Amino acid sequence: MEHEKKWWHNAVIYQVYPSSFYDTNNDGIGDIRGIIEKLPYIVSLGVNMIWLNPIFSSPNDDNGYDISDFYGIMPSFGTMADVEELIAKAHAMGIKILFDLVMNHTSDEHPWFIESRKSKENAHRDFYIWQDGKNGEKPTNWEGFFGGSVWEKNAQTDDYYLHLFSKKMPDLNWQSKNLRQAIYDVANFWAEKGVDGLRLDAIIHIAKNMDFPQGVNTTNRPYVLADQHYANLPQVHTYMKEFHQKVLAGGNILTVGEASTAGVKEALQYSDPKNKEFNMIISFQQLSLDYDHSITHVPPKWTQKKMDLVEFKKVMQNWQLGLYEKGWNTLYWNNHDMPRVVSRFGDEGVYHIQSAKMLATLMYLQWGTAFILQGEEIGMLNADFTKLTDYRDVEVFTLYEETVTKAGYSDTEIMQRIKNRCRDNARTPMQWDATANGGFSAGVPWIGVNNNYHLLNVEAQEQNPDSILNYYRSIIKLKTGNACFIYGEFTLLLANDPSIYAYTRSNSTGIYTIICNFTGELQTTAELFEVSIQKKLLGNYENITTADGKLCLRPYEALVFFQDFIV
Ligand code: TEU
Ligand code: CA
Repeated sequence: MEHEKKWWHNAVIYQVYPSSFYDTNNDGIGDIRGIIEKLPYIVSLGVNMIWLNPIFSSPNDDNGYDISDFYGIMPSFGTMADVEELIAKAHAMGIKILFDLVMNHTSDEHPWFIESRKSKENAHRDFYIWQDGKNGEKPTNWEGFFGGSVWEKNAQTDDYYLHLFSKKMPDLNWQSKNLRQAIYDVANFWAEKGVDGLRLDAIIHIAKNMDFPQGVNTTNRPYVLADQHYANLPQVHTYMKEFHQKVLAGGNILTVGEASTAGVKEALQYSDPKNKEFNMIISFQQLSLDYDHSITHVPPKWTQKKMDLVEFKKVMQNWQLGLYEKGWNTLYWNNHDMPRVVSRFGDEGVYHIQSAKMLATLMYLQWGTAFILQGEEIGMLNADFTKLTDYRDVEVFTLYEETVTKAGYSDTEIMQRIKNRCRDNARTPMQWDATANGGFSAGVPWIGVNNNYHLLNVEAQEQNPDSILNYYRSIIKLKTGNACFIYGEFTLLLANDPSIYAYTRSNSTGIYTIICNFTGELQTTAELFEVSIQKKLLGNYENITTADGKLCLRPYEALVFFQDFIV
């Protein structure tokens, strides 16, 4: 079956984290004018769309994911006129724009919530989720995604509101028709402004089990993640179908649902064009395999073990085959919610360059739309922070409070977890050059720049043809310019090899073979690849090495071969 062609099938999306991209007025915060100034750089990467994390008015409890005005621009980012100029200039350069809309919750400083909390009779009361306490306790033992309870007491009405994220982010009540309409109005407003796509934040959580049952707690934490009561409930599909109808009917807007815990089955339901829900979703399943579930005094995302490559391949293959020609797939290693990929799965030391290139080759030549986080294209690493006050993420402080302050776990242990796993790792400023603050800002950056900027920066890599940056350009070019990489079939090779990730992409015209050494050691392939009849297109080392007639892979080596069917 031939997939109906859509413009976003060959989109490569570059994620800009506005506050950390480029600061033009030296207040230490990246801004919209900074993105406008850097458009030529973005174009030079070969990407064709940018995703901007939220730029709306917000008290910034969660870096803009706590919106206080959906129609206003965060003053530190700029003005509506700046945003209009960005959209127009990006379009003129062939770059589309994806906005990040948060429809699961607002800021507690949003006028809707200020009203809602005033009294039980308030006209906006049902825009949020209210419950009475049970026997003097919180309504349920549900744990929020930032740790701690999801319930917060409201003194004015002597009951509780639900917040899956921070307590300054009350959840919206999608059962309210008026609320839903208010949200559709927001989405339509931005679609009419010329935005080409919307990422719908935390969208799988918009429906909750309104019977509010207790979660089964097998951890040694007081509250428990009870996803089955607030993720991927059937009503999410109902609401999204309505969203599609009220916002997208007749439009050509791309919708990307953030669906962290969706499996292939849910993803198919969300992204099958027949269902008219989303065009694609972003799941975290593929990137949760290095969680250590035997540790339960912290939520899973703060734990870490070595990822089993065989298991990873199995999961990736499920997604590749499960959605193929039915739904659509997304590919990414990084976003603003995860540690940096080279620090996580590659090598920060001698093989920094090789491993960064290998990871790009492995991921983005598979089937699906690629999402690349700013700085990934130069191989940026995790933050080099040492003290709690270096961090900015609300989630870090909740973790510290719940574990060290309240439960008495060791400061050293928790600080190490924060260092390895926290989201600020992905949020340090973009490293443009070797001048002060990596050229990000002449002021005091809102979050520290990684000190490795002296060597690791865009300018240095522009000058080096073998840099990570120039390699990313080659991968993006290969990806976007080629029907086989966009629509070709995916076949996993060497499924049980614990060290090598290999696959082919093929269509009627030819076959590409991608072979990646995921380790820092030499590896020989279990099978002989007939490299002699293939053409090497790309790699992160010179030449090819063989041993005993077998292809031999150097540490983190990546190879792309092509065999033409038409001779
Ligand atoms: O993240 C949402 C998110 O990570 C949860 O949906 C996820 O379900 C949870 O961690 C369980 O695994 C988005 C944004 O990307 C993030 O930056 C925001 O902090 C969050 O929503 C709240 O808006
Ligand atoms: Ca600024």
